Amino acid sequence: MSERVLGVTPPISTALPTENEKRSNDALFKELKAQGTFESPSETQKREIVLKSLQKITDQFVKRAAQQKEPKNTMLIRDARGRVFTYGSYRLGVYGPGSDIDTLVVAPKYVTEEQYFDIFPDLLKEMAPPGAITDLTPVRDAFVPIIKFEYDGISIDLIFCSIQTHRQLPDDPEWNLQDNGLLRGLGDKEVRSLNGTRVTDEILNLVPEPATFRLALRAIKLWAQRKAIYANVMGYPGGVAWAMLVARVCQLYPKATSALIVDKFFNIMLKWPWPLPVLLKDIEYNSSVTRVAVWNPKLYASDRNHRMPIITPAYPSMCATHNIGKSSMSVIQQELRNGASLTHEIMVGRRPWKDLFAKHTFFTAGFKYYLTVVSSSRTKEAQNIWSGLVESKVRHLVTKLEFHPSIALARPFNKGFDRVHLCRGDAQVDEVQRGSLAYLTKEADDEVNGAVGHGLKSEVKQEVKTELETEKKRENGVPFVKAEDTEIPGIDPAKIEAATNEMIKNETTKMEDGDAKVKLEDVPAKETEYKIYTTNHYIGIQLVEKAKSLDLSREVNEFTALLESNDLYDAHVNCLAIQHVKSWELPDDVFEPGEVKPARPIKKKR
Ligand code: 3AT
Ligand code: MN
Ligand code: MN
Repeated sequence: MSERVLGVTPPISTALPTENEKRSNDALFKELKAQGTFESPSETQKREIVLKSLQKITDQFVKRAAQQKEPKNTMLIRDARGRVFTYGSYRLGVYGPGSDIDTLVVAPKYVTEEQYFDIFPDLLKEMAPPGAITDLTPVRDAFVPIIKFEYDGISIDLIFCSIQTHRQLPDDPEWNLQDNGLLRGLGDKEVRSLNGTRVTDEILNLVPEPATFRLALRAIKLWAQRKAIYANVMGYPGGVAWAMLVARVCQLYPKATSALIVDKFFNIMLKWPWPLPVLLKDIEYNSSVTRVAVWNPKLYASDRNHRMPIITPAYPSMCATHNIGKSSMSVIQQELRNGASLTHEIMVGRRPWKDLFAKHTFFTAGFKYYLTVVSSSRTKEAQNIWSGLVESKVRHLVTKLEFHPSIALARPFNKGFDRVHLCRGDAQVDEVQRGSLAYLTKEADDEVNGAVGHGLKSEVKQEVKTELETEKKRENGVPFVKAEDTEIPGIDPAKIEAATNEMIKNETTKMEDGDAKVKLEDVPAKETEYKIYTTNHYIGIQLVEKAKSLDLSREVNEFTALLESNDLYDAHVNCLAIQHVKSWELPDDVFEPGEVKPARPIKKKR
């Protein structure tokens, strides 16, 4: 039997599984079930029904668009159809009970994005069962324009692309988006929309045994989440990057069980000679269907700065991990080391798989000092946008901290904590904006979800993030010319210093003016109640051994200046503060039941 060889090198081993490995694999499957990573068959069936319905609605949408375009062309209208594709965890087959369905609507060339936003939302409400569609939120101006909604309680992310090479889409269920030619005539935005599906499809095509890959990826995703090293925006690998790493290991051990893949994953990734990129196939440089830049460290200085490059397989290939910095890389390496020694013991039956999925100790035993970035706003909607912007920049603060001579490691936690506060009067508002938790309100609990990352609200937030991600990517994507030209373009410290001083001066005068007004004009008889929405991001700080003092004012000022100079910042609504927190001062809600807050050390008497 001839075997398809997948990957840029031959496999390491094509050995069949041993009895022990099979037993270990059964145990892994049982543990992943016990951990609740699978949903019930009836829930999965519901997803399929929803997708069928979306396909019907999509066909109808394209017909209406055709009618608008050429009302008399009965042939065009008769054969008009669209196609629904999926990407993300649903397409990969690693979704859990709370996962959304990431969905792409593909339409023929004459259908416009404007029609998508004008027609699709109404059609959804018209054609879906009454009451099935809730929380409908079209986001037109996002980096990737998107319509978000819940269909029968399932979150749907719906994006759109019309294909310039087709006046009619083929009526062939096997038709897919693999052909590079489909990108012809598309701009950056459309290429990004198509590539979600093209990348996931390619990953699945490039693994020898999809079912083995899926189970192993479920294990790695759960492990990475439990260790708080899963989040693209915070400088860790995201879902697509973890998927590509697991896929690469599957290529190297084409006959292995998922359990052995997990074991090999830790060993191989621990020893990987970064910055050698992880590739699932050779990068295509010759295609000329788009002008979108392909990852190329020989050509682009910015691409040479990637510490752990993991490259997407579909043309135009990109680095999925350009966000990983010095500290997050060392945290990932440490977790890989721990994982490698654990799986070694698990594979020989000395320990259970459960131990691999133990929760991180970021707050319980991770650090003595933390910095917290507090973003706040006066309304929930404003806070969604503002905290999304702040979150997308936290890793820039982390980079600055990494340069500080007294700091050995700056580790950002992978999620933010959302809170609502009820304040009486401006003094309390001020305290909360600076990080006080004295006026927390339970009443508004359903308005926030603790750690960011669930619900429609944070999804909309993500769109803002995404936008900023590529802004950054674009400014980095300057082709390099000479060897001495390799400096990262961008921040001139002197300019930032000047800008900060200017800002502080302005802020101070503004504040003085404002205060004076309030005092003179309308001192309220009873102090007004304000709701303040905050999001905290925590950064664990490890000092170097002989650290003397820790003056972070420069780093903090630069970071604040960076954010407050953004167009989205509104001084009347938004606020940003950065606070030191000792481990024993951490708020209760960062701990789960059963976790113990670190105790305050007893002062030694001299
Ligand atoms: P879930 O099971 O849904 O939690 P997932 O991997 O499907 O896991 P998402 O639905 O958040 O995760 O994302 C699906 C894909 O959408 C992954 C990526 O190609 C794209 N994507 C999502 N968020 C971002 C982002 N902030 N920046 C760039 N791409 C993103
Ligand atoms: Mn998803
Ligand atoms: Mn999604």
